[in-house]
Amino acid sequence: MRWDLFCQVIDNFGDVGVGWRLARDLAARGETVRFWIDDPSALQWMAPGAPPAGLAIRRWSDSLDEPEVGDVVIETFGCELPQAFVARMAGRRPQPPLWLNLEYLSAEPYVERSHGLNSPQFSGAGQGLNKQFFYPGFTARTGGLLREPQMLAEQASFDAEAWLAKLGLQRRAGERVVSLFAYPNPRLNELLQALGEQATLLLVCPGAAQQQVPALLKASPRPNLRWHALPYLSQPEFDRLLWACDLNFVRGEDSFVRAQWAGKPFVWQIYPQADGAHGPKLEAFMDLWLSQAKPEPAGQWRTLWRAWNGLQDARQDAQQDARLSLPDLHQAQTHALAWREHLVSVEDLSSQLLKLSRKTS
Ligand code: TRH
Repeated sequence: MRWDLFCQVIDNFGDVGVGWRLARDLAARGETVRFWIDDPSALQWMAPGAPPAGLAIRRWSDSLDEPEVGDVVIETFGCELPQAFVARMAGRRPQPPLWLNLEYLSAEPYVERSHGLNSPQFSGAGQGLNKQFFYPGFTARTGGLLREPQMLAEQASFDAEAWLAKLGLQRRAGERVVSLFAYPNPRLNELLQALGEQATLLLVCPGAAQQQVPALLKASPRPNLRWHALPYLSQPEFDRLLWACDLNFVRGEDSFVRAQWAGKPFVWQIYPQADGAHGPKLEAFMDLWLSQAKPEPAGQWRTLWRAWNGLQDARQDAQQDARLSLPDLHQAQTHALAWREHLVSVEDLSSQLLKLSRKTS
């Protein structure tokens, strides 16, 4: 089938990260995909080289004069489609395309209620068309998560030490390796203190942290802690970074999901929203993710995640700020693998999209 994926880059890299990962997955499964994007600049490092067969990167503005409309049209994260393109969707014969809005990922209860809901268009260029909401998620009553068919097999044959050596790095005896992909965070110095409590190699992704870490370590040296500034990695190499580490600090949406597929302990810095909506979103995920965990470690992870996200921990009184402390990683490793097993039991997002597209064609 022919797919038109529309992606508008608001800020950071999640919009293009998720959109591109979906486009690549569909093309790898034999579909013909046009990826319409307004700012493709991040693809230079996220997806260097020629796009894979079946996948064409197109400038958003070119869609205004594009005569052909695909069988399936996906707007990612509610990015409003160009009206001219919507008009052609309405005029498409013999039948209009399947029109989907791929929503943001959340574990909140509204997702299961809203997944698959229709939004008939009663006016405007799309009059007569129907748009369907498609919600990714962590449970069977959602659209699932992006998971490339070969990913887990690739990870099973992955050699972490060889990958680190490619970066000129070598793990020292008894040293843990930790990755950090974060938004600016006032608790960073406390994290460095907690990490410095035992031999640690910290791999820092581009962003504010790469400026903050050297300054903080100059002000408060941590003899057990050494760090390395990473370049921007391609998406497959970013996966390998997560696979090579014992603990991953991730953010936003796509890296958050990749950390779960890595099957390693992780800490999620949620995308902060001005209205504070990110708080309940974080709590909803922790409720699901920790539902099978033992109470003690579960409490420790909640406290750490809330502290890293600057959210008050109800168990701590207002005065006493939660000092960042890292729970036992060995126990957390077992939990991470069990959680991944659960996620593998949920049909992946692209497979569900393909089924839906076949059903309506
Ligand atoms: O960049 P982000 O913070 O994106 C955010 C979130 O998506 C958020 O939900 C959205 O509202 C906001 O953008 C607008 O984090 P995220 O989602 O993890 O996206 C980062 C992408 O960059 C992901 O696909 C992984 C990729 N990446 C690489 O490929 N190489 C790298 O070196 C790094 C650091 C990231």
